[in-house]
Amino acid sequence: MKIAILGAMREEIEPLLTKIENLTKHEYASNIFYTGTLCGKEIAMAYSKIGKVNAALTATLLIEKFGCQKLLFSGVAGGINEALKIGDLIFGEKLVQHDVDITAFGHPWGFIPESGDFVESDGELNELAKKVASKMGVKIIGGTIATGDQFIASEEKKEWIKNTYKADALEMEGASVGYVCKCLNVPFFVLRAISDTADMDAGFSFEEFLVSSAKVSANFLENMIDEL
Ligand code: 4EZ
Repeated sequence: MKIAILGAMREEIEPLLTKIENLTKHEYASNIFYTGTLCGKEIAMAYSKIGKVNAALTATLLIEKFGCQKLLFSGVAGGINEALKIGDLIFGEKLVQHDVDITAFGHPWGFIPESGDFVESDGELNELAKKVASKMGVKIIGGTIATGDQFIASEEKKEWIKNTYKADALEMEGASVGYVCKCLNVPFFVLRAISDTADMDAGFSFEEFLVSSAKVSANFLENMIDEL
């Protein structure tokens, strides 16, 4: 079984990229895909570049072109839930596109006709995450992740996303990846370590903690892959 490992930015996959054995590079669709083995398992890996469209395209290719049968996302996020501090881990149990708006027609925020709103991740992978967390002695929470094509750096926008979607964290790829996986019947897992709290200091905090939080997420994912 081939496993897809996806991040949005180079920093998010770099810690795992250096650990791939029998590494092969594939250039396709204006991006680079890496194949090889990690923890003795066959994997295909890429960073999509930021945003929902890039992430959906890359997830689709990892599944349809590279034949991946499970998909694991690793990266950083802005924290909404007060319990989440910088470097803390969250996995998305439910993910939603917070910037979808056809409320003019009476539809709820985030809803797309014949497509829905929240997408649920794979229960078995989420259970494995809890098991691995207790084995490692680290804290992880399962929660709702809100995804949109905006870097959120305002208390007001963050509060709106919190109230509208009961979200615990926000980022720019998870829900689009989840939606692709749901449509293609591929179990998926979205892991994020907090880099900022999406408030007015978010830009600075993100720059300061991107690398360290990305490492926390990647290291946890490696421990999960070892158990797959
Ligand atoms: C998007 N990612 C941020 C990419 C920022 C700058 C060149 C995660 C993320 C995030 N997304 C961390 N904090 C965030 C925030 N406050 N709002 C949106 O997935 C690229």
